Order: sequence, then structure tokens, then C-alpha cells
Amino acid sequence: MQTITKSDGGVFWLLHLLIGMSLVSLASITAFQARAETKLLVLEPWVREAPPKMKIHAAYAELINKGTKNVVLVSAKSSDYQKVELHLSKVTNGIATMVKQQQISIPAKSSVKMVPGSFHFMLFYPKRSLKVGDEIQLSLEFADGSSKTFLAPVKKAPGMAHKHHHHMGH
Ligand SMILES: [Cu+2]
Repeated sequence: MQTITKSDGGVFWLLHLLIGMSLVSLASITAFQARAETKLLVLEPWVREAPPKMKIHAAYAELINKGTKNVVLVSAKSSDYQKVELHLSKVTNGIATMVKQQQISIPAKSSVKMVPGSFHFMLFYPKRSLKVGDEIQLSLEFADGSSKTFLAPVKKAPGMAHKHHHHMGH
């Protein structure tokens, strides 16, 4: 939060400099912040199709930050699942594991690709049965208090995934 406060201060100072005024109207500061909150784009979200018995699913997307500040994803939830966690898959000594993430940072002018074998949303206990073509709702919450809600379709894993063996369906 300190970092965010500092960079807000920097923006304020920059506005002063650019506008050449000692005061910036409250309205223009509010407008600037409102735009800043919508800088994260969620590209091609999808949920990996899973057998009906499997109660833990994985979702993926590319998170694109076109803004000039880092965006920090701190949690996710879904009206279609009991619980959602942020995970990172890794292979350690040949064993595939997943580590729960407290946050995922998307650097300014950059993106994070959530793909099989890397970052993913871990979706626990679907509230309804899901098949290919169905859509689930996901809401992302960010460190600055903003959020983003979108729909992700259920899809078959792309053929590429067969090159690797992903345990537990991701
Ligand atoms: Cu996971």
C-alpha cells in the first residue's frame, strides 16, 4: 500500500507540473483514478473440462496490464464454486506440485499468462455440473480495492497439454 500511495503522490506532482497550476480540481483526480482502475484486461479466460467426479477445476487467462503501475491480484471468487484460490504449478525434482499464492503481481506494461503448468485459478467444489460450452463467473479482487468480473467458458484442454503430464488435472 505504501508503494501505491507514493506513486499516487508522483502522479499528483506530475499533474501539477504538466498543468502548471497550484491546484488540480478534485474532479480531474477522481477521473484519473477511475481510468487507472480499468487498466487490467483479461484475455481468453477458460476453465479446463474435467470429469464429473472431479470436484476441483482449474481456470486460466492472460492478465494484461496496460497501465503504468503494477496491478496486484490478491484473491478471486466465483458464484459457481465454493472457493477459489490462486495457484502456481511447479515441477520440483521431477514431481509436479502446486503452491497457493497470496498474490499475483502483473507488472506495468506487461502481462501474466495463466496457463497449464504455471499460474492458475484453482476452483473448488462446483455448485452445478459443467460441460464444454458452459460459462462460469469469476471475480478478481486487487490490492487497490478494485475488482473485475467476467465469464469463462469451459473448454477441452488444448492438444499441447498432452506433451506434459499434469497431475490432478492441471
Ligand atoms: Cu492448483
